[in-house]
Amino acid sequence: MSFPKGFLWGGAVAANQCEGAWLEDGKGPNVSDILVGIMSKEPGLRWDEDTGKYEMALDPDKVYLSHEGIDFYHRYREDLELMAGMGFNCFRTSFAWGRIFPNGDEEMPNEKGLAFYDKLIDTMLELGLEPVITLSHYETPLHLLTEYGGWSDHRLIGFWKRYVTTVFERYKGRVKYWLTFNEVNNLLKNPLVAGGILARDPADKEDPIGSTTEKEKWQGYYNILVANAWTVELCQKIDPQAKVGCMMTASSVATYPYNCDPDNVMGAYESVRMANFYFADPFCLGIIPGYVKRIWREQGCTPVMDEEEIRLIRDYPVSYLAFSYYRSSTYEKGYALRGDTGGLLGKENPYLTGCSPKPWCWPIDPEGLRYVLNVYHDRYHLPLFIVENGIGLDEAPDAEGKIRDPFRMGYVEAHLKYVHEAILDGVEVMGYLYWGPIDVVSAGTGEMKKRYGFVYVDRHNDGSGTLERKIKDSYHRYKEIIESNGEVLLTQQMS
Ligand code: BGP
Repeated sequence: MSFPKGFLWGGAVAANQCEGAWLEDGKGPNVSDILVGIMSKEPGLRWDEDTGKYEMALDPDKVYLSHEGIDFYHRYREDLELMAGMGFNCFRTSFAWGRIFPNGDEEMPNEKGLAFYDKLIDTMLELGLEPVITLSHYETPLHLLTEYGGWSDHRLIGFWKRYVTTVFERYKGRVKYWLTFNEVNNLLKNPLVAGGILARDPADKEDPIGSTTEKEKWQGYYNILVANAWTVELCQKIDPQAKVGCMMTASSVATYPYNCDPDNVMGAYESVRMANFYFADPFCLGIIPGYVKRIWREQGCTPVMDEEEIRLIRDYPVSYLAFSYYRSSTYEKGYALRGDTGGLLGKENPYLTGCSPKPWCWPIDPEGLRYVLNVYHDRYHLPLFIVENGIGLDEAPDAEGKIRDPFRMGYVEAHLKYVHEAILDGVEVMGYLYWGPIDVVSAGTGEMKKRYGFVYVDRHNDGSGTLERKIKDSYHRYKEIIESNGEVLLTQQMS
């Protein structure tokens, strides 16, 4: 009664939310750098009539906390030591593509960017942390968007291949687990950040996101499928011991019909397909599904495709499926589903009793994680890796300087118990990585106030703070769970 031997325990962050140093050592800006939170509809872009392109134009009245992040770029050793202190055997972060290829389309990489990741990977290995590296976590270089329109341009595939070839060769034998595009199945909802797509000929110059056409989105979708397949192919050639996985936001898989009205049952299923499987199917099964082709036919937005590339997609599926899970949703016809970084949100589920505190109010559904694991297992028969799960709370040290967060541990423990149930169901689960084991800048809202960490960072929404790190109570409990390979949870459950 414990978790499998070799289970990967740890946590996950992303370069754009923690590194800071946004233009240091030659790094070019990423798409996340021009937004205060990826849910923002106001990217720091201005249309230039002369060039007929967008250019970066940050809003001087906004605080872009991600530009300094938590200064992980300079404090990575201290932070990784804190992670190792919890017993982590694994740590997920991303490479900022723009640190290695500042504009994205250069012939040669930026040596200083690579030198940083050399130190980072070596430190992880020295501390016993297996690196899990996301190649693109909402981090498409801005130049690729303004100059090419991003992933809707086929040339991006070539730039991507150069980038992944560079890092596969450099980190051969040192990085075993790669992930391609973070939560890329948000592409239809968030083409700019999740899809890395910018309108070329915007109907409304002030609204580049809303102006992205269906054709651009689906062309971007197709090009990303090809790039993903190339990644698997290149990895097999350059470092056959390493594995490439895809990364999905899987909260949307747990979209339950609100009741047994067949319209709600079918509607829920269709919404899961169009929020999730439309990417996971080609990534894991190598096929472009019929329900996607139907949309192309009916909406006249079939992308330009190539037979060789279709074969590549078929022949190079991923080796494992990694995903984030935060919450579940319901589907009722006529009730519009909203979406944010936590997944979809429909009508309130009366059977769920908890949610995260205001203003975020993300419903809590630990059993949904068992459901997602089983659905994926039954559909793809691939190893599954939970690479994000966690809860954001507004916290500050109390009078004694302590940060007491039993609510967080309740959340983690409840989810882990259902992970274990899924393992008993026969699902192959590679590991569990808690999202944001150290406070980072929120992806969705760009704030510091929404804290996920087992480690507190003294930085605030207005940009003030000493950046000092402080251990929260949950740090000790997560450590206990890891040290016992989950046994402490399960024995307590039984007694
Ligand atoms: C996921 C992202 C992460 C992360 C998390 C929590 O969608 O992959 O980058 O931040 O959501 O979201 P938020 O930071 O908005 O609370």
